Amino acid sequence: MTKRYRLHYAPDNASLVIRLALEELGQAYETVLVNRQAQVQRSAAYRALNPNGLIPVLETPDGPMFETAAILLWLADRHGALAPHVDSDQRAGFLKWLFFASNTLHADLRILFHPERYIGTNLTQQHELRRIQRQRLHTHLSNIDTAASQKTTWLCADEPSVLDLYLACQLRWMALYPLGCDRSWMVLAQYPNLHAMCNKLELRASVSAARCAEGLGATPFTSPFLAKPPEGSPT
Ligand SMILES: N[C@@H](CCC(=O)N[C@@H](CS)C(=O)NCC(=O)O)C(=O)O
Repeated sequence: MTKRYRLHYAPDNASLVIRLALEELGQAYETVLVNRQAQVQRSAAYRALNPNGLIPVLETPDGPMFETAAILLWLADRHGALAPHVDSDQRAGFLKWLFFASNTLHADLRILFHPERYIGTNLTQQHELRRIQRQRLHTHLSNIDTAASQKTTWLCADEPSVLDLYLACQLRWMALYPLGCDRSWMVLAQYPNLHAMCNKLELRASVSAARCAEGLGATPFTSPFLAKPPEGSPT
């Protein structure tokens, strides 16, 4: 590895969150495209990095890391930015919502995207599960938006946190996927603090870099279009 970090990514996948964090931190990194159409994430070589066969993996001087939130927290702590310091009185609030974003919001999003993995092939049951997931996601976003009204340093503040980056990407994915399904429920303006956060993020150099690298279009969070990446494909 010639750079300190190597990001295994696919365009517009969860690796996008890590790219944004690396860009915000000004860290040099190499990228390795994971060919999703060839299902490279399930190969033995990739599973040696992440036995769960999921993107992203970030190779670090301390070894390969997987799980988006774990990588985000590790990067923020290692570089002393994008999150409240471990001694800060802001840390408790930040951690609870970061874990919520990972183990509930993102997990519920995965069920919306892949209901067959959770309930099998019956289309009526998949439809019902998706309906429930949309309701759950709306409740989660409303609660996060309310939390953001409390004006912390780490949620929708003037300077972004790793949590903001993670939430903005998840908002993007909810607006775009799954293809061919009802996505009219996802109206960003229903969550005014999150909406304002997305507007602010779109002005940042980190987002411009990610837009170019992954073909995300001009307004990747407030009015997203399907990615047209220079290489690779999102699914
Ligand atoms: N819990 C994982 C979820 C990552 C995830 O959902 N990755 C997706 C891409 S966005 C993936 O690798 N999908 C490939 C597959 O399911 O085979 C994390 O936070 O990193």
